[in-house]
Amino acid sequence: MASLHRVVSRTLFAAIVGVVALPSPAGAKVVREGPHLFTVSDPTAVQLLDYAKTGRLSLLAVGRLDEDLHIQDPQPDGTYRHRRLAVGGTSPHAIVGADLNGDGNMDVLIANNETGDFAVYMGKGNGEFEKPSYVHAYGGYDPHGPISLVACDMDGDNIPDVALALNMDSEIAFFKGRGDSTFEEPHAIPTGQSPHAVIAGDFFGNGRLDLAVACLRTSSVFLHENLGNGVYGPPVVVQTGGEPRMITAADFNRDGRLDLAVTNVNDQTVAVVENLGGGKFKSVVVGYEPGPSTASRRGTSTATATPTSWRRTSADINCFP
Ligand SMILES: [Ca+2]
Ligand SMILES: [Ca+2]
Ligand SMILES: [Ca+2]
Repeated sequence: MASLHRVVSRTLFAAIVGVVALPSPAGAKVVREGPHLFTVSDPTAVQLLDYAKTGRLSLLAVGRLDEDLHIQDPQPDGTYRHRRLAVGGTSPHAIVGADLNGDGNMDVLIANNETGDFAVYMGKGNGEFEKPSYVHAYGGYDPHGPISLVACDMDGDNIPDVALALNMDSEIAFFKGRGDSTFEEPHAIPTGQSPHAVIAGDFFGNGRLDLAVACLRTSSVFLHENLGNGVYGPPVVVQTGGEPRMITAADFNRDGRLDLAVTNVNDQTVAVVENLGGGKFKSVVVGYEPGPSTASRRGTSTATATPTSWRRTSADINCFP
């Protein structure tokens, strides 16, 4: 497990640097003119997407108390252009990209926690978007609490679907995609209390995209096996630590099985969930390394690896097709 811990630390640290130090097209220097700071009110999510098809990643960010989607677009001269788009909802908490209608242009979805919906921005492929539309959880404005979402084809028809974590309902709402900007009426996948983050990946080795959900009030990750046709089985529950908020997945130990890492914000720890195969998982809490020592060892950045920065890093990755 020691080697697994080192690999996880290295992976998360690299992702932190990727967000803080924006990429340079020339490749000679990671950061040319500083960190390109901009202000988001109570930031809740960041995402790196090449939504404009420039071959370079833009940084998209939203904040709980902010009314705008903030976008940093890379320019040919290595600088970044900041712009804003109105979110149109309240308390945005998550951003994902997917090509919902198969036109080759990336579309962007944002979960709005207090308005109980997610916004759909259909991409034009030139850096512009159509006017957003809004998809409500269960068709109403009740505070179901959308807080995290994943957009990819989960039922096998090659059309992206959406799984939306509802932290007030202890449910995942599954929206079958129609291949345009709309979805069929959702059905509920019961999960643990107060789900805070959901990702998709083949965690059960079935060739389908299962769901892993970090559930805040159960101190656990709930893993739901994809049984096909948008149906998910009862969860396998893995204890992780106090208040798991964000989750990411990769095959950390290179055994061919997709593992998980979860931030336990209340404990200020990271739990590594090793996938043992056959629907069995083992969780080990690895703690976090204080920022200055981590940064100085790598010799590449003065960024500090606080529990908050771990949380933001984990928010970057939502889908593992
Ligand atoms: Ca599209
Ligand atoms: Ca589908
Ligand atoms: Ca593995």
